[in-house]
Amino acid sequence: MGHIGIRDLEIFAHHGVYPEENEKGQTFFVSADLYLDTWQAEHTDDLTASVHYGIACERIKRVMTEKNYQLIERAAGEICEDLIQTFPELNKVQVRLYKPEAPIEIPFGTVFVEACREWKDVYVGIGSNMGEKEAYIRSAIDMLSDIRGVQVKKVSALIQTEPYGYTDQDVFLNGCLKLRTWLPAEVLLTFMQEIELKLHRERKIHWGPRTIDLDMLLYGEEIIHTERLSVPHPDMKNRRFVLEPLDEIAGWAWHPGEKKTIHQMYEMLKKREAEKS
Ligand code: A4P
Ligand code: MG
Repeated sequence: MGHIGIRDLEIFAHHGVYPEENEKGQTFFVSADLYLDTWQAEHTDDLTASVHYGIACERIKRVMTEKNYQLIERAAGEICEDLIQTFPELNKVQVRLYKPEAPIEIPFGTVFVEACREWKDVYVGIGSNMGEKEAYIRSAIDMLSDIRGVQVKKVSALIQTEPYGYTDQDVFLNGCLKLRTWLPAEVLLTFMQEIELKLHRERKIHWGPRTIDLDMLLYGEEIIHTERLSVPHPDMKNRRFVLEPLDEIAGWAWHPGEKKTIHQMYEMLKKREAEKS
């Protein structure tokens, strides 16, 4: 991976919590680190293979001056998101926003905030066993791809599966998606739950019938345990309806808890199933 650095871009803007800061304005400095694969540019000497740092600076200036934010955190986040959305070559963006004239009574050098956005590969299991199952699944995929910061990169074949867990219900249609996103895992989960609600998902029976179910299976190679989220999805190693479509689109993806590839996990599940029958 290569890296383009911009240091101390000087911009006069009007961000701040106090009204006089919004009226009078002050000088800010922005430093940005743009991470990308520079191999092509290094070997072709062609600007189109890289990111034009002049255009990146213009975009930073535009974000800093077209709106007034109260918080420099907000402005720094907006710069990151503008850059990572504008330049498809970027894998990661880090921005530091300095406010050396901040209203602080005690003598100081400067204050700054840092924001970061990074594309991650995320795998999502999708299922439906009520109504127009395929239509629900296709709508959910469209709604995911409409979210700023989410790209749907792959969609597995949809397979019909017998209900797992609570078995007194209709058969499921299941598949898996590969997403690329710079949203944090919990923010992505919130969007997924909003989509479930919009598609008339009701939470009545645990593991029960649903118009749509979106489960986060893998978020990069991270292990996450919070009140709302467990990733990798805790029960995926026992679920053929997850591993079969996931193996199709991501056989070499790494499960950081099992320390195995998805393909290895799927082979082991098939072996266990064969031993049982
Ligand atoms: N949550 C924690 N971790 C995650 C994660 N990685 N992804 C929390 C998504 N949500 C996660 O989920 C309950 C809570 O889990 C959420 O509030 C979220 O904060 P839910 O969707 O409200 O309830 P649920 O789906 O009934 O429960 P659960 O445990 O998510 O069930 P699963 O794992 O989704 O299984 N059989 C077949 N053949 N095909 C299926 O698709 N699906 C299920 C549901 C059962 N049997 C099935 C299938
Ligand atoms: Mg679920």
